[in-house]
Amino acid sequence: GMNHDKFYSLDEIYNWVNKTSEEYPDMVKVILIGSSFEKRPLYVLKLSGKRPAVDKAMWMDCGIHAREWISPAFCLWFVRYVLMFYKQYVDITSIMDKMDIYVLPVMNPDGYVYTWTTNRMWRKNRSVREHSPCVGADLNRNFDANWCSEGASSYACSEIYCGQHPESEPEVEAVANFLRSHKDSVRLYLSMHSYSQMLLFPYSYTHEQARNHAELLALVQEAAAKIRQFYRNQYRFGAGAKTIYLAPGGSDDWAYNLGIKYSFTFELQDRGRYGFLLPPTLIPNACNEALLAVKIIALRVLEKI
Ligand code: 0X9
Ligand code: ZN
Repeated sequence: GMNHDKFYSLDEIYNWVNKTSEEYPDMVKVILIGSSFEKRPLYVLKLSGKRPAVDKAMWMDCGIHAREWISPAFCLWFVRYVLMFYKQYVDITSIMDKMDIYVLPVMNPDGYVYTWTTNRMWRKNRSVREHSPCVGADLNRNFDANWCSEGASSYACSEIYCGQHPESEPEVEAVANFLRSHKDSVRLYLSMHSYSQMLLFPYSYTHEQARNHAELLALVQEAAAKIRQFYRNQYRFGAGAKTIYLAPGGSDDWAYNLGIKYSFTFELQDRGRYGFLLPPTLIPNACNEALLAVKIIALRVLEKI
């Protein structure tokens, strides 16, 4: 079986994707949605329950930022949970009986590899441009949502470099194209990051409130309360701009404006003790509490749509 008390290299993750689709051929399809700047494949797992086709889905991406290793670990944890406990636990069964789940385990594979080989604290992707000494754009500043305004940088050497234009980065273009072509079915968008323990929703590019702000707030409030109740751990929650900082060009705001009215960014463990260098022994706890939040939000969204 799979050892979840360690972080997986990109090769191990790709092997796991393969093995998982072979082990569960009736529930898992692997979709190649594009490739990274350095031409690594971007694989999405499509998880479907054993029932007639449905017209609803949720999306989850992990690993937008290279150094946030708990994020891809969560995507793997989540997929494994879905596949192991479908038809066993009512929560995941009722989710999977009503919607498909798309999971992109590593949106920034080039950056992820770079954090394993060269610089553990790398954040951006690994794109290079002519006449620029600096490598990489921040994929979470490259979406077409008030692109490159306050909270992003047009300076290529910045950690929050927005890229040359919206969707200039192939990883962002691939995700945006996929979501555009599935926007009628995808009702819930989730993007997993770390660290700081927050449950965020639009907007991050403006201090204005989203149209269904109250509804989104109620969802993350309930999810945070559940985490506190069951894991004695504290998550802050709210609109991104007010809760963390103003940051344009993010995937959550873009997905929201595309029409996915339930759009969230999770910041997983911890709150700074280890930061990005979360010890592997904390993977199960970090993933279990996030899983609880994902399940409650998905179930509540299903009641609404
Ligand atoms: O700044 C970010 O991209 C995210 N925080 S992180 O420390 N993981 O880099 C927060 C993203 C919140 N959403 C948007 N800015 N749209
Ligand atoms: Zn991040």
